[in-house]
This record gives sequence, structure tokens and C-alpha cells, in this order.
Amino acid sequence: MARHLITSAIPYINGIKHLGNLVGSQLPADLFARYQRARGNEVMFICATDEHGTPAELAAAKAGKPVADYCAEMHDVQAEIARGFRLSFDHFGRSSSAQNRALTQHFAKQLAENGLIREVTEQQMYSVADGRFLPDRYIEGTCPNCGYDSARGDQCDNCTKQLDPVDLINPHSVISGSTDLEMRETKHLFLRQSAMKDKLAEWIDSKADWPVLTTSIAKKWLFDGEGLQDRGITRDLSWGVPAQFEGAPWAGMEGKVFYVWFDAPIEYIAATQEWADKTGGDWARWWRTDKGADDVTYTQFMGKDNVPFHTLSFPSTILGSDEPWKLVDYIKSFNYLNYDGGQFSTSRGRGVFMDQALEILPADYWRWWLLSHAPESSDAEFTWDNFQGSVNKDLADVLGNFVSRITKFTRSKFGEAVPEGGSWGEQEAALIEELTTRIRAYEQFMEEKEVRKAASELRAIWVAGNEYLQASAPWSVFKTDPAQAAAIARLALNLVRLYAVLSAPFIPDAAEGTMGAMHCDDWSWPGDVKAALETLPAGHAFTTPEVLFRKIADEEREDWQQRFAGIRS
Ligand code: B3M
Ligand code: ZN
Repeated sequence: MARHLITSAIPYINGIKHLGNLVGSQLPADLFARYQRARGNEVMFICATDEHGTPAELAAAKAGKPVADYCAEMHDVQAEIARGFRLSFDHFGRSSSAQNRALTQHFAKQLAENGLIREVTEQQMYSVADGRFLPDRYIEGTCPNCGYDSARGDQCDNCTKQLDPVDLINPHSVISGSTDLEMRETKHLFLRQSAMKDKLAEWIDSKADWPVLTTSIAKKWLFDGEGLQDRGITRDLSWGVPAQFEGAPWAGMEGKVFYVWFDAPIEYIAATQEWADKTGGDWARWWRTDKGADDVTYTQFMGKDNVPFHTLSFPSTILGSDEPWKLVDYIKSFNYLNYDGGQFSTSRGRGVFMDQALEILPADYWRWWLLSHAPESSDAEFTWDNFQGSVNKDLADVLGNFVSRITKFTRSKFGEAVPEGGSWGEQEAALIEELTTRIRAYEQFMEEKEVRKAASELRAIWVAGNEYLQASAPWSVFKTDPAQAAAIARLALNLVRLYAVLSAPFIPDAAEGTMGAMHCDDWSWPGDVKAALETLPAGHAFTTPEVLFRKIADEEREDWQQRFAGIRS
């Protein structure tokens, strides 16, 4: 039995994510976790909310709530929505946990002891009116690159250029609007990533099987321009992991916290500790190579904007600690999903957000469309036409129709039990051969995390069943040879069960529903396909299921398209 540690990028706490965020990390991670469990492997699937930093503080201020309360509430909201999408985390943690605080401080201390932290005194923007420094998103002004007038201190949303608060033209405080700003001295800790450059380059070079999207981003940051830069890992903020703590190898860092991107990936480990504290499980056998984690395969899932932090910053923390922590084995990254001719926009409420999606259709409809259109080799686009087409065709016409046709036919001719008699011939042998080839390809794509290819193979597996039913036509055969019609129905009913097993990682609710209708709880993965198609013996009772997937009507599509076009209340 293999052991798989799987993490999804942890979503910021400040609001509900859109479908583009979902398909870029949590959903494909869930697909992989469900698949590995289905294959009988041991899985630890971890996600969490990313609760520190300026995004959390500003969102809490906007909501008029203390930041700790705001985070607790939003964590529950995100956890509920994750359950709604059937994201099967073993633990959904919180980066503000005590475990993460301790572990973040431990890593910082360890890095300092290995000479990888330097203290830097620098000039930073200070707001006299607010009586505080203005890091990252606390400051806005005009972008020096494109002229956009609401660029943030850390990045311009218009041209995506990474900025420093001091770069902005006509800067003002986001808290008070004040322009009474001055440069003041403040001390910060810097992680000496530049000292890790060769080690990181060697490590990235050894990953020949990683997606090009992942390695090209890593290499750009490693080698372009001046090469890998040291990064400030503290901020003048009050909400976060305190940078001054007992036993800290530095002084004078009171009132400062670690930068959100320093503690966020450490939460992958800390969340596993949270899980262990809750369940009595053993976290170290997943994370410490001296405690059994050397046989773990660790896979991370994330959007492309998170790649630098996972290929350079977090590995610097892990490698720089000089302790036997488990390093990631494979980083699966995704491009962006666009929305109906533009971008999803959280600020303008453009596009479908996770809560809204579940209000209008069950999770499986979204899971299927998003995964079968995952933005792997390039950006992808959600359009309502495409969504309606995929749901109506793949789910309703192909899979749903197959299940309903064979169960209804059997019920009307033989009653609600797998019928007896007849035998399988050439047609059945050909089908079994095709299914065998396709199922082995499907497994391969799933192992390789080739999400779209896996989805098209699964679709082809559904199509093969439909075509078999069409060609073998049990409804006509029944008129002259009822025993032969029974043999066909027996195979097709077993195929319904097999479809539930194979489809469960993509559409878990429909799979559960069909398995229940087949009065079966044998989820074993098909080795020998012929044997798998003999699981339900003659006489085994079933219940004809309700409609598995309904079609999306044109009026609904038009209505939804209008509703999600922008400006969310
Ligand atoms: N919270 C950014 C994001 O949600 C960030 C990911 C952290 S992963 C350790 O896209
Ligand atoms: Zn700009």
C-alpha cells in the first residue's frame, strides 16, 4: 500500500472563493485524493484557511469585526462550502492555530541558527494619522508602471507588476485615506534565499517529470535578472505569528509578525498536527523522514500565482532548517479559468462563487465541468453555453441515460433483480477488451494528474457502454431470445456498478446514489474487467434510480448568465 500526502493551496480567509479558485487547487487535489483512496492507498489530504496578513485584517475591518472573530466565522463558512463540494479533506485547518504559531517560530529560529536570516533596517512608509506602518495592501496609489490609480503596495492589479509600497505615486493610507505619510526606519528579518540558490536550482533540475508550468516559473525566479532575491519575512502588523518570542535568536522585533507567505505553507505541516491532536493520529510519519515519511509521496496542487512560493520560498524554509522534513515530490500547477469573455472578479462580483454555485445546482454538475475543463496547458474559459452543453451531453445523455435505460428495461421485462440466463459472446468480449484498455489508460492519467485526459477517458468509458447497449439492443433481442436479453442486461447492470466505482472521484454523489440503487457497497477497483462485471450475480435486487442528472434548460442558462454578470450585492 502506497502512502500519499496531498495538499491544496490554502485559500485566503477574506471571502468566498470563485470557481476559478476551486478548480486551481482544492478540486483537483480532491480528485487525486479520492482516486488514491479508491485504489486502496493510504491518504492524508490537507487543506486550511490562510488567516494572517493584510488581506485578513482589511477584510475584518471592512466587516466591522475583530479580526480573530472574523477569521473564526469565515473559516466555518469556507468549511461548510467545502463540504458542499464534497472536498474530502482529512483535515481543514487554520493557519492561526497554536500549532502553526509554534512551528513557524521553530522554523525561523532554526533558519537563524543556520545563518540564513539577516536583520535589515530599512525605510518604510509610515502613516502619521494612523500611527502605524503601512505594509502591503494597507497602502494604495498610482502604479509607476501603467498609471492605474488604485495599485496596492504589494502589487498592481491592473498590470500585475510586483511593487514595493515606496514605488507608488501619490500614495495614501487605505485605513484613513491620509496622505500624511513619511519614511521611517524599521527593522525586519530577511530570509537569505540567495544563499540557497544552488541547492534549489539543483533540486528543481532533478524534477524532469514536473509540469513545465511549474518548472518554468521556478526557473524564471531563480535565474532571471539579478536571480533569486532575499525576502523580508516579517511585517509591521499585529495579526499574525509574533516575530518576537521566547528563545528567539534576535531582539527588538516586538509588535511585528511573520509575513503571511512565510507561515502559510508551514500550515500544511501544522494542520496535520492539528489533525493528530484531534484524532490521536501520528503526524510525524507523514512529515518527518526520520519517522517513516521517507516512503510518502507528497503532491501539492495550486494555481500558477502560488508556484514561486512553493518552489523557492517554502523549500528554502524546509531545506534551510537542516532537519529531516519531507520535501514535496510533485507540484501540480494550474493556469487561470476565465469567466464568460473576461475574468472572474471578486471585487466586482463577476462570475460564479462557490456558495452561489451550490445554490443553483448540485456539486457533481460543477465538479464534472470544472475538472473536465481544468486549465492545465493554458488558461480556460467558463461559458454558460459550454457548461450547459457538457452537463446535458456527458452527464444527462451519456451516463444518466445509460443508467436509466438499462434499469428501466430490466424492471419492465424481468423485475428489479439482475436477470438470469443466456451467455456472453463476441460483442461482450469486444466491450470488455475496450473497457480494459480504457480503464488502464484512465488509471495512468489519474496517476499522472492529467485531469482533462482522465475526464475524457472516463467519458469514453461511459460512451462505450451506451454504444454497446445501442448495438446489442436487448429490447429487440427480447422478442425472440429473452435469455440472451437477460445476459445483456446482466452485463449492463454490472456496468452501472462499475461506472459508480470509476466515476466516484469526479462525481461522488452520483456514484453513491447509483451504488445505493444497485444495493451494493462493493467499491473495489476493477483489476480484471470481466470479473468486475460479474460482481452482481443473477438474482441480485436493485432499485431503479431517480433521474441521475437533469438537463439545463435554455431559459435557466440565460437567467444565470445575466445574474452572474457582475456587481454582487
Ligand atoms: N492563500 C493564496 C491563494 O489563496 C494563498 C495560498 C497559500 S498556499 C500556502 O491563492
Ligand atoms: Zn500597473
